[in-house]
Amino acid sequence: MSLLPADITANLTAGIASYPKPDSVVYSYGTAGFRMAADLLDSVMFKVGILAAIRSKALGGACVGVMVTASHNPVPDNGVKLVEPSGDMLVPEYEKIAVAMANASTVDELAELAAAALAAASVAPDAPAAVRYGHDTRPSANRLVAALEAGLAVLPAVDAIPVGLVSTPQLHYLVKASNEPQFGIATLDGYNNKLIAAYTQLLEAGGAGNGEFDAGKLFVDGANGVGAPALAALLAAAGPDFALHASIVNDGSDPEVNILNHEAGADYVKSNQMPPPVLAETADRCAAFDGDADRVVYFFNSPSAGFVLLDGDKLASLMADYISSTLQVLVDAGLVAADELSLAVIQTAYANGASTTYLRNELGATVEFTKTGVKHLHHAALAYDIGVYFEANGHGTVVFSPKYVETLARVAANPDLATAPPAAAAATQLGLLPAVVNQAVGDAISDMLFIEAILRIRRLSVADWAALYTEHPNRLTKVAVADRTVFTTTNADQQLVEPTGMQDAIDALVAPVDAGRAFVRPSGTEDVVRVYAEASSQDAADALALAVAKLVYDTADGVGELVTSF
Ligand code: G16
Repeated sequence: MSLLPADITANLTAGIASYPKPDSVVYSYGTAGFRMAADLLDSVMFKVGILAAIRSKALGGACVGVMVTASHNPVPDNGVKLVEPSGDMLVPEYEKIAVAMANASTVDELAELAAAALAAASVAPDAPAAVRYGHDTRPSANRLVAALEAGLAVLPAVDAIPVGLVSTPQLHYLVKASNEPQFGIATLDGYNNKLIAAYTQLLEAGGAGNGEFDAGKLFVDGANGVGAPALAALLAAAGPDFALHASIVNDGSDPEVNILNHEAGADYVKSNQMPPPVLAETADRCAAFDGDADRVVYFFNSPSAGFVLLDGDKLASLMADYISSTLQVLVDAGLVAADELSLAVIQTAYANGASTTYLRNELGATVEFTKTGVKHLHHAALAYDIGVYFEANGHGTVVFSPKYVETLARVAANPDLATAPPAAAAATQLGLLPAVVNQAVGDAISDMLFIEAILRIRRLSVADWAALYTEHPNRLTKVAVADRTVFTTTNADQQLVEPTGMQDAIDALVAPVDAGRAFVRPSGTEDVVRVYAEASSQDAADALALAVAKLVYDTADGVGELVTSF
């Protein structure tokens, strides 16, 4: 007996019939939502449509977002990320409801869960709701969006707004802007114009607006995903005088050849520590996005050092360095107290130890660690006035507190600035940062523009940037096992709790290795266990990673081929 009105129950009945849950699958909410083979996701999308509507109703009709994407995963996969009205990821209490709904097989189960969620929020089924939804370039997108739309149509009074092909950060931006008009205009033009204007003004304030500094050529690897058309549209909107000339490769223009995330993009570059084949020869500065353009890493091929990667740790370090030294100008001028604005960098266990040492010892920054997943880093960063957060894989952004904005507004209004040009320039630059950086979520385009601006303002080459610190040699690899859910971790993913005894075995492998560090955690986006190792030489890091991978493979029923060399 359904607890919902008959018309809604009829919609649920039709939806369950069209989008039945496959019997054999148990759905779980991973690092960034539901993600798996696209063929298994139709029923999940239908239910996510219902859930997104409930979440919006529970929040008084504030707009929420749904992004159909599997980001860095291969083409046959797909997934879904849910966005809160503030642009954040879905709150944990709704992750639990999402999992329960995804695993419901019958109309009664689903109706009960929907009714309970509405009751918990004290909201009627016909309360108003608004949901913006978009998708990346995957061939399964249209089918899964249709299932999502069926779910969005289950409850009455849902304003379902399709935004089509967008990057994940664009969807986050559109959602946040539609709830907070002061954040920006909630259109893709609004997104482009905001970034173009903020970047241009930042260059001018930083004394780099006249194109005097030749930043050299920039290639952008679009991972054959949505980031390529998104960046092309921004550059077209900016016009020929824009102080950024980028050549986009791996742009997905020929789907037969340009396969999403295949030998392309940030995950390929970071995981394999090599350039995509199409950029193997260039000595120019290169940036690589992932499939939904919410991560970016840089790299270049040095004539002397070979392939040089500038990953999320290097992005965080350059951003933190630039912000803290610009802020110091205001402190030195007596316009901001030394301890007035707190700054921290949030990292995960994948952060290279050399970056943490640099941030703590050279910059004097507070460094905090969280579990993997931008949702964890984002929330930790919000505790500071300036929260720089990056995963080594290139996911991240900077968030600024209301106090930061008020402080910069106060400084900007100070008449003494008129006679202190360096302080005036510093204040203008810092005041622009909340617009340059997409504070809703990590955004490959916005992060790239910020980095490009810093390089120009500081007159830095990519090699200068790389020299901020020297990474400890490291290796990231993955192992497929029969059941990755038997792996549980603690201490921000740095230690295994289960399988029992495996952490002791890892410790024994690490102990004899000079400057050795290694950890193991189950991926929340792929059916693998990830292995990370660091040591004082690349050979030692590789050997440690192989030994830990073998341990995982042997003791946890490895599947397929075990990696035996890099
Ligand atoms: C998602 C998350 C990231 C995480 C990555 C890999 O990124 O948003 O925070 O680092 O998955 O996670 P895992 O190691 O659990 O597979 P994306 O770009 O794939 O959406």
